Parts: sequence; C-alpha cells; structure tokens
Amino acid sequence: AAVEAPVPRVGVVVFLLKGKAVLLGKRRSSIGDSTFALPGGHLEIEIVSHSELRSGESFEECGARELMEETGLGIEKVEFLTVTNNLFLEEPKPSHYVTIFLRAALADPEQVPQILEPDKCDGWDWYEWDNLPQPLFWPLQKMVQEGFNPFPICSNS
Ligand code: 8DG
Ligand code: MG
Ligand code: MG
Repeated sequence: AAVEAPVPRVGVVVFLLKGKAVLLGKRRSSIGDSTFALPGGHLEIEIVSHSELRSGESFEECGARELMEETGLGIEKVEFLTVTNNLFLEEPKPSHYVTIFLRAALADPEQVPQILEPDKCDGWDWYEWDNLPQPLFWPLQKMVQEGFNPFPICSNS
C-alpha cells in the first residue's frame, strides 16, 4: 500500500468551564500519553463517494460532537478562543496539528462526565485553574506558562 505523506491536521479542543474549574482527562495516546488534556478531537468531513463532499463541520459543531463522544456531556455557549500551531516531532508517530481552542459551558450543570472512550482516556475530572494537575499535555502547558486564561474576564473581582 502507498504511504501517504503526512499533512497537518486540525484538532478542536474545548475548555469546558464550570465555576473556577475546567474539565481535563488523562490521555491514553501515542501523542501525549499519560498527560492531562482537554476533551476534543479531529475536525471531520464526510465523503459520500469519490471526491464528493457531503458535509463538513464548524469548529463549534466539532467541539460539541467530540464532547458528546468522549464524555457524554452536552455543551452550550460554545465560543472560539484561540488557535495554536503544534508540531509533535518527538512522538512515536510524528505529526502536526493546528489546534483550535474553544470555550463552553455545560448545557445541564448537573450532568457528570462519563469515560466513553476508555482506550483514549483514563478518566475525566474538574480541576480548578489555580490548581491544575501535572503533567499537562504540552500544548496546554505552554499556554498556561504564557499566561493564557480561558475564563471570561470578570469585572467585579
Ligand atoms: P477523533 O478520532 O475522536 O477525531 O480523535 P481523538 O483521538 O479524540 O483526537 P485527540 O488526540 O484527542 O485530539 C486531536 C489532536 O488535537 C491531538 O492529537 C493534538 C491536538 N491537541 C492539542 N491540544 C490538545 C488537548 O488539550 N486535548 C486534545 N484532546 N487534543 C489536543 O494540541
Ligand atoms: Mg475524539
Ligand atoms: Mg480526543
């Protein structure tokens, strides 16, 4: 079989915010194994037949779909935050991701995350922004180090 040349892919990940906390899960993956990362995955397109594109996704649709697939959580107020360029050259499978970071809120604040893809994630939990677990998946670690904060600016604090 022909070996396909690697191309950059688009990752869409979500800062799901609840009070002062954010949802993170410990990854099980060839990229960033055993590090704490945001829920999310690949931007997808659906192809019906050879070169016939049926439908693509918006970033917001992708974020909501990945959250549902990975945690069973419904989300709302999905907003674009930022984008980063991430080269994973040291990983077992070298790859390149342009990663879209969104923020969202729980549609139902009572709903709890489920581990729907146990082969990809050891478990989900809420972590306060001031007390994040270690090690973080490095694209996230880098943002935290640079002072990025996913929470909306609060005028009365
Ligand atoms: P899929 O089959 O469900 O589409 O893919 P997935 O297995 O859920 O993909 P993923 O690895 O969770 O996410 C896609 C890529 O996004 C990941 O390989 C690298 C990039 N990415 C970052 N930061 C983060 C992050 O914090 N969480 C996740 N999940 N992916 C991230 O650059
Ligand atoms: Mg996924
Ligand atoms: Mg994922």
